[in-house]
Amino acid sequence: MTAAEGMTRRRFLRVGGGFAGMAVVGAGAFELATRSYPQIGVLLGSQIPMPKLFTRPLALPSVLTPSSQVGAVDAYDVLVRPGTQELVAGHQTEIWGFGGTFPGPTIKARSGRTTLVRTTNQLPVPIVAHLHGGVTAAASDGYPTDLLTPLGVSVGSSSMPGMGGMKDPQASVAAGTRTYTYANGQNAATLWYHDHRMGFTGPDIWRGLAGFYLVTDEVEEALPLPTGTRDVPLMLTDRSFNADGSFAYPSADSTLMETPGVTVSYMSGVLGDVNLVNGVAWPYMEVERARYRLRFLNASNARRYQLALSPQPAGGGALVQIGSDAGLLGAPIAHDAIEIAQAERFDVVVDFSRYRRGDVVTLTNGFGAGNTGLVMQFRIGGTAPDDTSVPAALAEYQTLRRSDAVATRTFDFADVGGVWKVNDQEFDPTAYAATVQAGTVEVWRFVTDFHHPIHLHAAHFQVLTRNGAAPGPYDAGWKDTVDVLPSEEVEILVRFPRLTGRYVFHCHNLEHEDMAMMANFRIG
Ligand SMILES: [Cu+2]
Repeated sequence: MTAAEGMTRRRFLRVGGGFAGMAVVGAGAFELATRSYPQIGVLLGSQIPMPKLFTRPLALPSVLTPSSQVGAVDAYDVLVRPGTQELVAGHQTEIWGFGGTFPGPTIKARSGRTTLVRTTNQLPVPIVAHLHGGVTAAASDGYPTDLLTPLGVSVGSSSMPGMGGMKDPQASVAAGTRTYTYANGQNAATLWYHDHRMGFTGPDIWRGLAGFYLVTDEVEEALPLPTGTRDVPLMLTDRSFNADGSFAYPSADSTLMETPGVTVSYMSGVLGDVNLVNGVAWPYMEVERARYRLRFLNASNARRYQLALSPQPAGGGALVQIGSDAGLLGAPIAHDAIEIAQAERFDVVVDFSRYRRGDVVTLTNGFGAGNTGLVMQFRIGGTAPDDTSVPAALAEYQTLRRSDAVATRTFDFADVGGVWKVNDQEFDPTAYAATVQAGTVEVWRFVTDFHHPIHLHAAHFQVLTRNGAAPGPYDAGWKDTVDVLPSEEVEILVRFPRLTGRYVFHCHNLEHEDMAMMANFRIG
């Protein structure tokens, strides 16, 4: 397909409309996603009364303890199982969790040391664990058909229940337990792990299958950044609830075993009407008048956030970004607001001493409406000792150039005939959209119809251009996910790691991903 044909089709889609591009802006109101209102998805209303806001404290995920540490290897054991949590006050919700909790326990890793995660599946469905942002050997990357079946269920053929009828002769299916190996040959960064099962990632993550994975290194440790209780991971998700407090989600197949994806009216994405932070609806956090490192992760299926503090401190620039998806920036960037798409991470430092004791500061979402426009609250306490700072130089940062690239490829992410496709193809595990050489740099150009946050496994990249112009204010640093807005053309410079094998890249709107907007690339 030529670029001109692509443009014609996109124009047709935008004129022709259809459910795929609808965005909810309030009860019963729909409009097309646009640059000024780049939310795509359909709001799923809860059947429970909305809880009172900011009445429960923020919870922090537990930090996982290694089961052994031998030489340069840290080994962990994780049981993936159902659990019960009070996500919304007064309601018990069954979740599916790594470690039986939502979020799952935080894994702390160190650059250069190997992490082994021996994972046992006690859920009623298969899972796939993927370390998002990890530079991981293919066998441990969580390829969508590399199922880990429930404990006690025998392994059958390569086309098995639980992956939506997808046939993949290369699938590596494990029964009950699988050990994932993460080499951590990468810089300090806020990564996360989550389910990646073929066709069912959306409902699986919605039920809770996600957690933080924090990599540290000597560079980060030498910086005077906030640590300990002032280094706070914040997993942002939106969810909806049935009247009995259970999760509501419009799966096409409620068994989550045969038919992937959601009912057709939610194909553009599922938006919940309850904002959770670390699994608590609209929490508050008491902070001292000191600097805090806040690691924002948007783990929502379809919701985007334009995060800001309200009120802003005098002088603005409250959110000082120090890191992006895959590591620390070369130099900090002060933002009044941060736009964060699904799967992206923004590592920021906020100096709460810019507020007065007793101030109440709300973290807002400028892309929400009503309650979904509110995320959490910070209650400013007393002055406290604080010897941290944000240095003008953070980590060594090598800017890639177009001249570094050995190839340029174009990938068109679009709804074609009611199916989310990449270059007009539905996901096929046996087909390759690209074969690249380890250690090389390429320009990948993404073209969209509607809003699609695009994620590459294994490879990190830098944003080169947006619509032929300079990258946007939220594009800095090494990234693994790029937020491509409706009808945009974004070029990235990808550096492929010295690994070989089959990896995927895909839209991280989970409903788009489950409904085929994914493709393979091969390194080697
Ligand atoms: Cu998409």
